[in-house]
Amino acid sequence: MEKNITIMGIPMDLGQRHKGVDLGPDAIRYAGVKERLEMLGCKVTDIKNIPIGRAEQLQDDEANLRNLKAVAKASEEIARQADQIVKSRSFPLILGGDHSIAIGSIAGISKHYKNLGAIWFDAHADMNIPETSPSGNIHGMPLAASLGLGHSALTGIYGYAPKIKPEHIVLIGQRDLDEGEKDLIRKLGIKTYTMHEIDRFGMEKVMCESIAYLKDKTDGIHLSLDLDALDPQEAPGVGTPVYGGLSFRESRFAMELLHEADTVVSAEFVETNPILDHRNKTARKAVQLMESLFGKKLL
Ligand code: HAR
Ligand code: MN
Ligand code: MN
Ligand code: MN
Repeated sequence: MEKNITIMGIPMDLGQRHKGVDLGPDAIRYAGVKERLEMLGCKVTDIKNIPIGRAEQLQDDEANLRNLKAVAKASEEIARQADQIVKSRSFPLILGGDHSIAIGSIAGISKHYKNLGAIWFDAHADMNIPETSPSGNIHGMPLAASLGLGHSALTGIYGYAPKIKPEHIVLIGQRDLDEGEKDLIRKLGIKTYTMHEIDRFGMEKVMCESIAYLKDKTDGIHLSLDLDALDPQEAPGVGTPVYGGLSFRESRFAMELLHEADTVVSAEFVETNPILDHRNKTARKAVQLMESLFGKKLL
């Protein structure tokens, strides 16, 4: 397969409180992302890291939204860059940074699709709004913001809302949902495969159902993969680890099935934090997942 891929790094750490997640894009580069995807025959351009502003002290925390202004400003720039990559007919491969970057990436990408789908691998649902968030951390809110829920400074990024419809989303791997998120998932009827369903039915059935669910009603799927979807024994380099997660093999199998389905049009791999990691193993796993997404065969 010959695919044009554009790597964009986003050294964002304003959506949460742990230092080091801003080093995620470089950790993934050191794990050899460009070289490995080139070995698969992909044409890979790395546009390097886009600058993320600093949090403005004091006046920047608004109503349970830590660093709101700085995150909103960065999101506009992320959207603009993601938009450009899609325009250039290249596949946006976005490296985080904390998960708040999805607000901007989805804003830039969804402009190009009538019905963008999203598959969200995550221990969490990232469906909080300021009223339900236990932390005020914006990395727990990007999916809600993309649905048009929450503060207008986040929902209105790139001049339109909502970016995505509830029936075009599939959540996979959840095991730490806040009460407000559970209510919202039920209210909106969002298709969700928590770890319980993965254990019960297996990843093959989960992925086949997810792909079938989105296939006809969407015109492209955005993959948003939070490395904390994996079990922390396999991917310890994340800020909010939750035990009982996906095995590496399970996650990789999911990527292999997504490759076969050939419907993913953009992807982000987020929350890799090399400061919390052991020997860069989380970034290396992220790269192996990307290899499978782009068609690496085991034989
Ligand atoms: N649900 C919690 C909150 O909103 C924790 C969010 C954890 N963060 C992430 N995102 N890594 O998936 O604060
Ligand atoms: Mn997340
Ligand atoms: Mn998470
Ligand atoms: Mn919790």
